[in-house]
Amino acid sequence: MPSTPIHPMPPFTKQVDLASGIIHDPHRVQTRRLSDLRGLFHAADAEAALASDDPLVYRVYDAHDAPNAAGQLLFSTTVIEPGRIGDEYFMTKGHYHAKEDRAELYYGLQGEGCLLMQTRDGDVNVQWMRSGSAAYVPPYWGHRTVNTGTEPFVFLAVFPADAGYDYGSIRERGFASRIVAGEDGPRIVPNPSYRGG
Ligand code: M6P
Ligand code: ZN
Repeated sequence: MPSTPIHPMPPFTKQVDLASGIIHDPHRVQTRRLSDLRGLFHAADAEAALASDDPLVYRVYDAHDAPNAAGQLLFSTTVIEPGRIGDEYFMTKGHYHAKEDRAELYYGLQGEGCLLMQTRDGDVNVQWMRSGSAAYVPPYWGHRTVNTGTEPFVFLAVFPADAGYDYGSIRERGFASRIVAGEDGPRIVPNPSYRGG
């Protein structure tokens, strides 16, 4: 009889509400308000927005907790509210994976937006997403999602349990590009405060 070398987590099923993105009986729900996202948006615009209220920007529903072991998967839904700070659309913090050779798959459920990706060498790639879009984040690409629509942008993400998060690189250097509202819709523009690498 072959043995089962991976952690003995039993099979399970979670119900994902396609419209709202809510995962029933989640392991964890993370709420990101503007005050949790200091440094993400242009400072003066963010301060002005914070002076009036502290809007919800996005929530992440983590389906389950898996052992941090190669071979296991995690999955979550993210619900980004519609909105802007100045001309910049509401977006996630963004991260590289701590184990940088780990990939990820995003699947659009509701609304519209994009997956903004970059390598440490300065390559930028934008994948536009809507309901039914399956967008692939290859190993080594930093990734952030942006709601460019007028409804909540909802998507499912599946990724290796041992991928981990490197938020520090993004916090310190930013993304090379920003997604901003133009007269004819979203535009990809250089980020003047990007610090490279
Ligand atoms: C997706 C996945 C999660 C991530 C979430 C929000 O659901 O990539 O792992 O936590 O988006 O992104 P961030 O962690 O960058 O705020
Ligand atoms: Zn990721």
